[in-house]
Amino acid sequence: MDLQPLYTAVLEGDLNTAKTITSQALAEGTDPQVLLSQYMIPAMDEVGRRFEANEYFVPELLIAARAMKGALEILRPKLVESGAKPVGKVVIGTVRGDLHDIGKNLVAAMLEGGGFEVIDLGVDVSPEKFVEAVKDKGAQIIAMSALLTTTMPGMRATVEAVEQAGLKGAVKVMVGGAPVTQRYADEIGADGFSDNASGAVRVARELVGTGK
Ligand code: B1M
Repeated sequence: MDLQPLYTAVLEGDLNTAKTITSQALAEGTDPQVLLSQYMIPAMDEVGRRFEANEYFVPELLIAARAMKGALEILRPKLVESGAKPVGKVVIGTVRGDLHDIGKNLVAAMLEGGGFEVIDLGVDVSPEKFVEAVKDKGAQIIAMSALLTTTMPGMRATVEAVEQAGLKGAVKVMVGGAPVTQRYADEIGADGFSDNASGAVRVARELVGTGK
């Protein structure tokens, strides 16, 4: 089946078409990773490019995001169906001041698919909230996402809050999101970094010592 209309539907924020094509493609046996990496994520990248070029504005960003999320909801059960035994517990969230959650949701779904129990704290998560959740839930990993250069300092603040709570070593911290780099992760003392969702699963497995 021709999947190019999926790219166009996400780019143009056409929720119904995005959902219909996703359902049809899955019914025909298309690999969900193909839908994601070859059509949906490139469409969001183009949305970002148009926004930067002043061709798209916040309303277009919002409707594209709605179409992406609608299609992702349909993909999600396929991404999480792994049958693997739980390998660890992860507390995940988008950092303080940041409302972008598509990448974070994708990482959460892939971690679940990779056998992790995932506690999703949502968006705009303060350092204190991350630390509280680790204590309450006994998680081994904090996974933070940031999409804005202005919210990245929330990652450093969370690493510091973990240290202040005496949890350094007991809980590992991993970071990611479009503006985040390995260099930034090293600079703030994070234990792991990935620039994509499947890499995040590999890193999380390394952090809990279950290998690649
Ligand atoms: Co915003 N936005 N946005 N936005 N937005 C960006 C991020 C931007 C790059 C657009 C641009 O200018 N090109 C720009 C940031 C510039 C900067 O700081 N460098 C930007 C801006 C400026 C803003 C506002 C300030 C706009 C305004 O109001 N003037 C505002 C801020 C609001 C806030 O958060 N306080 C804003 C708002 C929004 C919407 C709400 C409208 C909407 C988000 C809706 C939602 O998420 N529910 C939105 C969107 C959709 C985008 C773009 C277009 C797409 C983001 C996305 O979903 N990508 C984005 C441009 C872009 O990134 N191309 C943009 C798809 C997603 C699958 O990728 O999230 O990168 P991503 O996740 C990837 C990896 O990064 C990685 O894995 C994922 C899969 O591969 N990853 C991890 C993510 N987290 C990880 C964690 C890990 C490991 C890997 O370990 C823990």
